[in-house]
Amino acid sequence: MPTSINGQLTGAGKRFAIAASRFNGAIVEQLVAAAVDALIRHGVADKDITVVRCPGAWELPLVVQKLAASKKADAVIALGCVIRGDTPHFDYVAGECAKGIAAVQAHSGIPVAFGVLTTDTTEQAQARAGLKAGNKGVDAAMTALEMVNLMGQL
Ligand code: INI
Repeated sequence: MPTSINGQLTGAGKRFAIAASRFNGAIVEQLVAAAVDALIRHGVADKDITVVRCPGAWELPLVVQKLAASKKADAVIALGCVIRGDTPHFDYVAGECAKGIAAVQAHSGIPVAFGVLTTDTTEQAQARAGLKAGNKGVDAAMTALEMVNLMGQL
């Protein structure tokens, strides 16, 4: 039998930091609310969840980096929303945000869940923020829970 190691979805005693951007705030706040709700329903205490807000997705990597370096969180959840229709800079903002967050995870050793919506339209973003196609905030929270527990076993 192979040895199988899996992260459980339990959060009691674990600390989570959420970095959320204000740009497209109505959508991002739906991701934040859903992520917090998912964490609490999996045993995370209110006092162990910190939400930090920054201007836009471009700023998320720096905030995530600070949170990861603080050692005050077992995992960080990055939440934001970049909509192509809003800007010709879409590729720069979305690309650098994703690259920057990936770099923090790789270099800090702290799990960073990527819950940044990148869509062509506002409708697509709304659909992924609870309207029709699930909620990316929940997905990111579940990923963070699993990764925290997995890291504890490796
Ligand atoms: N920031 C976002 O989070 N989403 C966007 O869709 C967006 N658009 O469309 O431009 C956006 N731009 C702001 C950017 O993240 C920075 O806050 C800004 O450039 C200042 O550094």
